[in-house]
This record gives sequence, structure tokens and C-alpha cells, in this order.
Amino acid sequence: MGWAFTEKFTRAASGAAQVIRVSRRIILPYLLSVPLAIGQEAHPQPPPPPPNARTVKCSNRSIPQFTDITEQSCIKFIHVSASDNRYVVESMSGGVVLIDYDRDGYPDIYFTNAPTVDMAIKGQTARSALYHNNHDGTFTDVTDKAGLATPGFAMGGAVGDYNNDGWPDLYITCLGGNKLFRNNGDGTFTDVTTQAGVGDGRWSTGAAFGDYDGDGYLDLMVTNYVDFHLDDLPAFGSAPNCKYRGIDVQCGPRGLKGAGDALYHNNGDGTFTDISKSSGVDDPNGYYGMSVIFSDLNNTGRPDIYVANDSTPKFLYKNLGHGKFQEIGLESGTAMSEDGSEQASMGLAVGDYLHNGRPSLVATNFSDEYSNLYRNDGNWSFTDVSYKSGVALPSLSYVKWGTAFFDADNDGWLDLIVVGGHVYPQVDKLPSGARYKEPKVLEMNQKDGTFCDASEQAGPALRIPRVSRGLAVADLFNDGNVDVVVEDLAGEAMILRNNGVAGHHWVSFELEGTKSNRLAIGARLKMVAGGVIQTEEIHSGGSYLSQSDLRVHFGLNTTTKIDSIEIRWPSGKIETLKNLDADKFYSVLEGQGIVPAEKIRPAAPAKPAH
Ligand SMILES: [Ca+2]
Ligand SMILES: [Ca+2]
Ligand SMILES: [Ca+2]
Repeated sequence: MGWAFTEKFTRAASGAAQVIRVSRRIILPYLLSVPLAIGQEAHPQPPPPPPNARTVKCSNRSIPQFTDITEQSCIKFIHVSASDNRYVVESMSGGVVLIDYDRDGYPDIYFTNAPTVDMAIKGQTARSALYHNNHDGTFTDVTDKAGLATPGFAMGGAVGDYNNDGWPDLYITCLGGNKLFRNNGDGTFTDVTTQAGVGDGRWSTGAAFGDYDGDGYLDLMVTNYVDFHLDDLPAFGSAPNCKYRGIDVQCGPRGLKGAGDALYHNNGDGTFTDISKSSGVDDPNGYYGMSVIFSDLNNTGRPDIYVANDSTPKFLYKNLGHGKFQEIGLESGTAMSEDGSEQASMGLAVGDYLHNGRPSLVATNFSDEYSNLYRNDGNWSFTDVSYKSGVALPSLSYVKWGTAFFDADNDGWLDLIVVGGHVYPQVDKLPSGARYKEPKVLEMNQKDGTFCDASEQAGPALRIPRVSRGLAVADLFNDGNVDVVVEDLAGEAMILRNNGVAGHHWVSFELEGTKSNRLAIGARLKMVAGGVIQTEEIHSGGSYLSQSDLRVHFGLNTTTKIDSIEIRWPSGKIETLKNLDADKFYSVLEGQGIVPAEKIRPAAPAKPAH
């Protein structure tokens, strides 16, 4: 993708002195890569890890056990998959969306599904599924009543209350037309895509809600992948871009035309306006967009946007206000690998893993391309600490997708999980290297900016090789431990119950905005407890095409008291709560502090008149 880089480089070089410093670092690899880019394989071999890179296994600490409870949970979801993934569109689906659609305080689960190309050409669909959380470790399939079985050739989704009625709505990305489903509050959803004007129609992948202009209504960012049409299919193995280590594979994304991205402004009346171009996030060069997340990366109260692009540089959009964004991926150090290579980025995580009050960024990448941990040093400067922190090496050989920062052991420091699974089933024919099915990796925060690898100490379920894609986290059973939900492209979905670490405390907050958007997406929480300050933000989107719980969970280690928690609402209002007990779920209403849970939940809709 030399062309893509040229444009990026030109833009960067015309900037400030700081930009030139960054550029110099990448001139050399860029020049070297130009001749290779012509006729290169789908995924050129990236440079090996630095000689001092090493994996530190966790020791002298309790590692929480993750138990596969899928069978007992009565979740029987299996994603449709092709046996040989002859087309790139058959390799990418499988987003997990956690949505407490009935607002009973327990997260429910939506799994996206997509047909094979053969099925789609014949007009056949694949059934996505909504599972209601029964509070007792089991779930009930409520898809048909909800009306969410066949949104389309579905990829992933995001949750937001776009009309501020208190019922979380569902946006589903698809190939050839996305869907916005309004939650009616009675277990049913209505497809409002057309009146809302958010269908897009391209091959959409990532989606995230965020109120970028602070007007109290959630706007919507959508990333698009490849300009792909079922009636014009690229032939399997037909070009250099359709080869991997010498074997024939699906074509793409390299060699295929990319698709731009979209930002929709919420007009507050149930409609949206496409402001992609005027806001500067339309991606005119068509990078291969995957996941997207809103996060206020410089603590100004204005959410910025980070986009993972496959095989092209990632975008960091700084929110300038007045509906304008500036793309500063390269200048900020968050676009590429440390050596200046484009990476095939799939998933994203955001978290204050260092307790420095700033959200740092993780991007998951292809096999042999390390996952990036970009440490947020403030002032739009990020440092790639991927190898130094111990994050990169344990998952290096896998194709990495869904990911999340979450406090797995409730010690007050964010840990990191990532799921793997190759795109090409054909790699199993190769004598060595990556396999189609790959395990998961769990890395525990060592409180000093580094992580240790706990993948082999957290129970056997994590190490079973699978073809995973989406991942979302939530305390599914309200026991104080954050669980993990994974969707596989090929095979069954997986519920991993976190058994926690004894003696470690926690606290959880569910927020409702009044002036702010009602689900308080974008709210920032700063907690002082046990001598440390933790910060969190409420996010829509992220991971790989997935949505985690909107409640904010903090681990507290052995502390049982919270000194203070400061909430910066998306409206800009600051609210501080003091002296709270641990091991509780708190409901907070903007401007009124802690309230009973019923007070932040919407009333059931009136039964329609007969
Ligand atoms: Ca629920
Ligand atoms: Ca807005
Ligand atoms: Ca931890």
C-alpha cells in the first residue's frame, strides 16, 4: 500500500517540527518498502521482535480462573462459516454486543451472524441471536420476539440510546446496509434505519456511538472495510495479493478497493445527518476500516476517535470542536508499528492501565505483527511500549481480534485479554507457523507499566485453540467479577466465567444522564481509593466489532472504602461522590448523585390500546 503511505507522509511532512521528527523515523522503511509493495503477498513478513523482547510468565500472584460455562448457560449460538473462506467477507464476521435491553441490571447478549457467499447469492440468511440473561447463570433465546434474527450480512454492532428514552438501542453493521433498531422497551425492536438515515450501504465493520458535539444526543461513527460486491467476486488465489506463504488464499484486503468511513450527527428528532466529509473523518482514500472507538484522549471533555485500519495506517482523529476533526495518527505515533510499518489492525482497547489519568490505546494485529500498546504521554504524544511492556510477544504469532482492558483480578489495575484465530483455513496445510485455530492470551498488569503472561494459568478454556473474532466483557452475573463473552467465526460462542480472586473488592457504577446523553456514554470517572487514582470512561464500540457493558467496574484490591469518585458528565458537569462502600452496584443520576436503581431505569412502555 505504497500509495496510501505517500499521501499520509505528504500530509505529515507539511506539518510542524514535531511531525518531521516522527517522519524521519519512517522515511527509510518507507523507501525500502516501495518496490516490495508491487506484487507483494497479502501479508508481507514484518520484522522480527527486538532481541531483548521476552515474555514474563506471571508468578507469585493469584490468577483468576476463567471457566467455560457455555453449555450450562443454555447459549447454543454457532456462527455460520464456510469451510475454506474463499472470500474475505467470509472471514470477518462475529461481533458480540452486550446490551441490557430490558434494563433489569443484568447484561444480555447479542451475537451477530453472516451467511457464506454461496448462501447469500442464493438469498439465504444466517440467524443472529439475542439472549436474555436469566440472572442464574442461564440465558434464554429471545431473538424472535425481539425481531433481531436477520439484520443482514451482519458483522458487529454498538449500543447507544439515540433517542434518549432510556432504552438502549442497537446498531448493527452489515455488508450492504446497516440497521438501527429502536428498543421499544417491551422486548421488541423496530427497524428505524430508513427514517434515521444511517444505513450507509457499504461493507461496514466497526461502529461506535459518541456525543462528539456535546448536545446530549449520541452521534454515530461507522467504519467501512472493502468495496465488495457479491456480483463481482475476486477469484480465490488469482493474484499475488491472494497468496499467503506461497499458498492460494482469499483475495484482500490488499489489492482490493477500500471504502471510506462515515460520521452521522444526531439531529435529536430521530434523524441523523451524514457529516463525514465536513467533519474530516470520511477517509477519502478508502483505508480498510475495522474497529472504532470514541475516547477523550486529552481530557478536554470532547471525545476523539480512534480507528483500526487493516493493512493501512490507523487513524487518530482529534476532536477540534465545531464539528471538525483532525487526523493525527502519524504525528501522535498511533498509526503504525514502531519501525514504521503498516499493520493489519483489527481490534481496539482503551484504558488507563498506568494510573496516569490518560487513556492509552491497544490495537490488535495480524500474525507476526505485534499488538500495539501506545502509552498516552499527554499532549497528543504516544509511545509504542508494546515489547517493553511485555504486551507484544505472548500473542505475536496469532491473528488477533477482540480485546479489552479489564481488571480480571480486581486488584485495581487493568489487565488485557485478546482472542485469536486465523483468516485463512488453508494455513493448516503449511508445515509450520500459524494455524487456523488459535488460543487466547491473558496478560496481567504488574503495576509498573509491564504485564505478565497468565494465559496458561487462568484455566484450560483460554488455551483451547478456536477461530475467535468478537469479545466483550461484563460482570454478567453481578458477582463482582468481570466475565468474558467471545464469538467465534467458526464454531460456538463462548462464555468465560471469571471466578475472581478471593479477598479482592470492587465497585460498579451505572450512570444516567439528564442533560447528557441518557446512557452517559463518554462520561469519565476518576476514583480515589486505597491510595490510588483510577480513571475510566464509558465507551460504545471498540474491541473487534463488539460492545462491552456500559456499567463502569473498578477493582479495589483489599480496599473496602472509596474515598471519592469524580464524574465528569458528557454535558461538562462535574459531580463528586464521597465515602462509598465497596462491593456494591451504584446508580448515579446526573445532578442527583446516588439514587435507587429504579430511578435511572425507564418506565415500561404503556400497553398499546386495543
Ligand atoms: Ca437484562
Ligand atoms: Ca451529538
Ligand atoms: Ca488487575
